[in-house]
This record gives sequence, C-alpha cells and structure tokens, in this order.
Amino acid sequence: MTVATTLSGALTPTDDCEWIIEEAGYDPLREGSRGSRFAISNGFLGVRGARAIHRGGRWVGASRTLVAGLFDTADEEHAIPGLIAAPNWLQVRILRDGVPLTHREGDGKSQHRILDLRRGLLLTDARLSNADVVWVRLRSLHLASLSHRAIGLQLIQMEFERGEAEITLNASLEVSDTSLLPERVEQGLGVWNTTSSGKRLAMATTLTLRIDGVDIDPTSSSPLQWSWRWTSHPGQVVCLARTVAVTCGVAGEVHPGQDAVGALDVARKLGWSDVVAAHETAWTKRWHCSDVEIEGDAAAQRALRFALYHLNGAANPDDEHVSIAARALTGDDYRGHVFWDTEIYLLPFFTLTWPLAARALLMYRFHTLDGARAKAAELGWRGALYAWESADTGAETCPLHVIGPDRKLVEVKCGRQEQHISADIAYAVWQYWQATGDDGFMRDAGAEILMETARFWSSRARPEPDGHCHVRSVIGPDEYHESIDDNSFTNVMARCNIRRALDVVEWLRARWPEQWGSLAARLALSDAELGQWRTVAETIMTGFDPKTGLFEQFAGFFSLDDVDLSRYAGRSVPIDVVLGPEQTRQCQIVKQADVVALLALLPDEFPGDTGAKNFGYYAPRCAHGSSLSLAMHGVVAARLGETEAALDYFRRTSAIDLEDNHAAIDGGVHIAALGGIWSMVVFGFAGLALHADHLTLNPRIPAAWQSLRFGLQWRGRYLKIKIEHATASLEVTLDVGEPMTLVVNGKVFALSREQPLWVLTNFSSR
Ligand code: IFM
Repeated sequence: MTVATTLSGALTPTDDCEWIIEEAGYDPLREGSRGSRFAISNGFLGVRGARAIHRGGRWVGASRTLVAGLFDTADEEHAIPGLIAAPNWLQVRILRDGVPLTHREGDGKSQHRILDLRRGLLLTDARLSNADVVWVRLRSLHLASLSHRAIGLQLIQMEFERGEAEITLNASLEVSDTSLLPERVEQGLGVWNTTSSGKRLAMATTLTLRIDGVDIDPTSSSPLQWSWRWTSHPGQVVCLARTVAVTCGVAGEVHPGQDAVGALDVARKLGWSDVVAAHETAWTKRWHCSDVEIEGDAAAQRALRFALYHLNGAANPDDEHVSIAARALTGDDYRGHVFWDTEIYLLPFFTLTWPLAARALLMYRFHTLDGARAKAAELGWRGALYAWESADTGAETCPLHVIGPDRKLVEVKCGRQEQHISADIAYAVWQYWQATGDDGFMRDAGAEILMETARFWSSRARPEPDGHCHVRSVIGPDEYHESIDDNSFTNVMARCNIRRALDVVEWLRARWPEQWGSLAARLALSDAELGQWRTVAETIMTGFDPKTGLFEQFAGFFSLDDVDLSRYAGRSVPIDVVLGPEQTRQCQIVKQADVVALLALLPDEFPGDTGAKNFGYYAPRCAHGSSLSLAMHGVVAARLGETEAALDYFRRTSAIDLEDNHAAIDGGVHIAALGGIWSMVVFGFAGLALHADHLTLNPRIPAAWQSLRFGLQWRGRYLKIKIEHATASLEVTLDVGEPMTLVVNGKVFALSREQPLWVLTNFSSR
C-alpha cells in the first residue's frame, strides 16, 4: 500500500469502492447517524464524523471528541458516570468580510463525506461560497493516529476558484462540557480537571497556515484561538494543518500537560505527512492481520470492511484500564459503559486477530475485580459479580430507572439481575488462553478472575430439596423476562465457568505450585470449597429435557403464551412496544438470542440433533429487539448448514449501522453487532472451532460468494484460510509458527509451513 506524502495525495481517497463509505449531501435529520457511521477512532481518541461545513455560519467541524476513560458524574444525586466530551479541537470558521462561507443553497450534492476504511481516516470534499463573490473548494482530512494514539490531525485545503476578497480563518479549541474545569490555559495548551471523578485532561496543539506554499503567521492569537486574514484570488491554495496531542489520567498520578507537550513535540518533529504515513502504516498492519476478503458479493465485502474498520479502531492494546463501550468511542449512548458485548461479541475477533488488544481488554476486567467483589458482597454473595454496566472503577453504573417509550419511568433491573456477565467474562478469559497459550496472563490475572467468578456462582446457586442447585431471580440475555429462575444460558455458562476454574486449579497446582499456593492463600480457597464448586457444577439446573432435546429458556417459559411473531412482521417498533411490556412478559417472545446464544458459545452442550431442534424452536420466537441478536442467529444458522438463512442474518446485521433503518444509530455504532459480523463469517461460514490442541473448520459459504479469505492468529501461529466455491475447496497455509493439527469436516490433517493444506469440501446448504 502506498502512503500519501503530498497534501493532495493525503486528501485523495482510496480508489476502490470496497474500501470507501461515501455519502453526499446534507440532511439534518440524518446528521446524527452519519456522525456515528463516519466516526474515527484509535481506541483512545474517538471523533464523531460531523460534516465539514455547516450552513448558517456555524463552525466547520463542530465535532465531538471522546477520550477513553474520561468519565465524570454530572449530577451527584443520581451519580451515574458517563464519558464526557473533550474540547473540540477541530473548530474552524472561514469568513469573507466578516460573513461566514457556507455551501450554496441547493448545492448539498457538492458535499461529500468519505470514510477511507483502508487508511483509517475521514475525508470531506465540498464547495463553499459567499454571496456568489467567493467560491472555494474545501477538502479536509481528520485522523486519530493509530501509531501515536495521543495524536489527532486535521488538514484543510482551500482552493479559491472565484473572487478576490478579504478572508478570515479562525481556528480554536473549544470546551463544551461543563464537567471540565480549567486548571491551566496557556499558548497552545489547556489542562482541565473533571468536576467529580478526579481526572485530568490535557490538549496541546500546533497549527500552521500556508498560502500558495508560504507559511503565514497568525494575524492574532490568544491561548486557544488563532486567526489569519488575507486577500484571496482565483487559483490561490490555502492549507491549514493542525496537530493536537491529548493525554488523560488520574489527577495526582500523571502530568498530562507535560505529556501532551511531549507527544506534540514528537508529532511536530515528524511533520503532518509523516504523522499520516505512520498512521497509514499502522492501519496497513491491522488490515494485514484482520482483513476478510469476499469475492462475488461487493455489499458483504463493504459491510465486513466497515465492521473491521470500527473494530480495529475501538481497541487500545496499550491501556489495560479501559475497555470498549457498547458504542465504542463513536457516540454517547449508554454513556460509554461496557457490557458483556465486549467479552462475547468482540473478544473473539481480538483474540484471533490482535491478541495484545484482547489481553488489555481482559486486564481491564482484572483491574476492576475489586468493584465486582464489592457488588457481590453488597448483594450478599461471595466472589466477584461484575457490573452489568461498567465504567472506570468496575462499580455498577447501570441506571435504576429510564424513561420508557411511553414517557413513563421504567425500573431497570439489569444492574442487579443480569448476572451472566460474570460467566461471560470467564468464558472470554478461557477462550483467550486457549487460543493464545498466554500462560503468563492466566497465571497472573486470568486465574483470579476465574476463581472469583466461580466462587460467586457457587454461592449464588443454592441447593434445594429436588437435589439441584438453582439460580433464582435473574435476567438472561432476553431482557423481556425479568426476575426469572434458572435461565439456561446463565446456568450453563456458570457451570462452564466453575469447571474451567477447576481445570485451572489443576493446571496451576501442577505447573505453578508456588503461584497456586499464594493465590489460594490470598483468596482463602480451601479444598472443601473447591469440592463445593464441583457439587454445584454437577447439580446446577440446566433446563435441558433429554426427552424433547430442548432447553427451557427459564423455569416456566414453555407455559407462557405462544405467539406467532410472523403476524407482526413489518412492524417498525420493537415488539414490547407493540404489545406492551406486561403482555410481552406473558409470552414466549425472546428479545435476543438466549438459548441460541448458548448454542453459539457452547455447541458441545447440544448433543446430536438438539442444536437444530433448539434453533428450530427459538429462532421463530425471537423478536430481535437488540442489535446483538441477529449475528448470534447467523453464527448458528451457518453452522447448522442453513447457509442462505445465515446470509440473511448477515445482511440484516450489516444494515444496522450502514443503513438508516435502525432507530438508535445516532448514539454511536453498534460495536457488538459489528463484532458479530466477523463472527458470522469465521465461526459461522468457515465453521471455525477452537480446541486445546487443534482447530476445526467446517466451511460452507453462501452460493453468491465465489471465495472467502481471512487470517487468524492461534497459539503463536499465523494461518491464512481460503474457501473457494468453484473448486469446492479449502486451502490453509501456515505463514508463521510450528506445525499443527487441523480437523476439516471431521478429518484430521497436519499443517506446516512447508506443507499447506488443500482439501475438497462439500458446500451443500439447506
Ligand atoms: O448488552 C446489551 C444488551 O444485551 C441488550 N441491550 C443493549 C446492551 C448494550 O449493547
């Protein structure tokens, strides 16, 4: 891949529509969703994709910047922390004789917003004018550097096409969030403190303006504002380059001002073209490790690249104290809180394409263990119950009430009852370890997460006279049904959590006896307690009926009213809005994959044809009231050989953020659904399954896909996989690492660097 070195080169998008998301025109009603879709992010800095110019004399680039971990609590009475907006570092205003330049009335089409997925940046291209006296073509570039995460870059090029006039360009850095209180403001540097969370944020910035190749000093400036004035003429080219360095930390522990100035210095020495070059090189590396190529279906290819773009931009392998929020750093929905979305929908992607990022995300859960211990203790249990919604400390941040669609106050019970989160985190810890062989992580951090979550479940599941342990009054993934008993997803995941913890006890005892000794002593883990864990795992109620082969989603689910959801096809609002929450509760209507999610995550729990039976039962009863749902169904449908149905789930998941038919995209992209897009391809169509000492593949790709290619990292190896329709073949090459075993459609093969694998396979779908 080539790297742009001239400004025109930098402003020119990749010439390949499969790497480009482009929209023209302006529609104020769609501006919110575009802000999310066109957001740029590097896992530390996220900037919403506002358009380059506003009519009516507002600022150019009135965008919103979010910084990972910059939480504050606005209101002490209902103290729910949320991410706050960092100062807007992109503000620019261009005026002729004091009147702003805007795009011409009716000329919306000349405005283009282009997300260059390959290069990881946002470009705009628009024509502005003022009373028809001055015409300008304005092109811009914004990036959040993937190579130097503290750095943001803005480039603006104006080519004057008509008119001689006095032009003023104002650039500034504007604080919009009242939570930020100034500590220090000096030329090109601001340091702020948050009102209540004890965070400090610094931004250092440098700007240059060049007219026809000559740098021009500002006509005036104050600490965070710069102004230039000049006379334009046709053919004149004016370039603004602004670099910002952002740092953030806990007051008293960091010197963000100093760090920001240091980071800015590095970027200044590089110059904007090398900042762009280093950023593009970092993106090239990410694409090398994570790209998925589909031949024969351009829409699917674009959807995948869009998903991979946002996934790669969401993580920061260098920060173990932040995780990825439900909307990543692309919007304010859920206030930047972290859910099970990260471990179940995102971790597989990171574990298999970017293990360092996966590790940092799991370390966030390690560092927030104390919050999880406190929550368990507060509710009367032992061990660690992770926050359903987590911010920076691990304390529960789920609101107790929200306003419902009918504007009435609705109680939110998820913070207390949606407890499967602890088992989900344990699942991700195990999966990461199994896929990477990172023993150091398991020994020093993962084991403690597994022990404390297993301890939670062993205190939470109570033995009852029927000989089973029961977990009463929970919410499963299907949030339409609250205060239910023995949710099969929760209980089977909990059992898996306990069993994997016991496996790790054996492993530690054998391999790291000293570390086991000190961990057991620190957590006061006795053999008697481990014995009790075993009993809980053996007796926990799962809801599985061997006679029917069905899991009952929770105790009493099968006695609820059975509703034919197809009667409500075409509805434009969620089913609980159509029926009302009370009636929905009385029905076998599932909000999102629940038993189906269990089938996707733990297929071995579904012997023989019970996977197909459960999918056949639950899929028609699912209302997909959450963006997380369709992808889980897609994974399972693809694995069951229902390839074209799986493709339909894939397309519907892709539409959530790419098409404006989903009500809630204004608040940020649905990063879990985007992770699900990758999972559908890798775990679904390619049929990948991870095992302790080998991988299995059972590929079946949709008829429209000529081929599918992707790469994987597994236990220090890098594998490339190609599935081709015309030859009905699977090709696997091992680029890096030791020989290994692959099982394809049940047959065992040896794979080494010298000996790639090429096998005929059967793609027949149902
Ligand atoms: O975690 C999800 C939950 O499963 C459904 N509601 C939205 C949350 C955040 O994405």
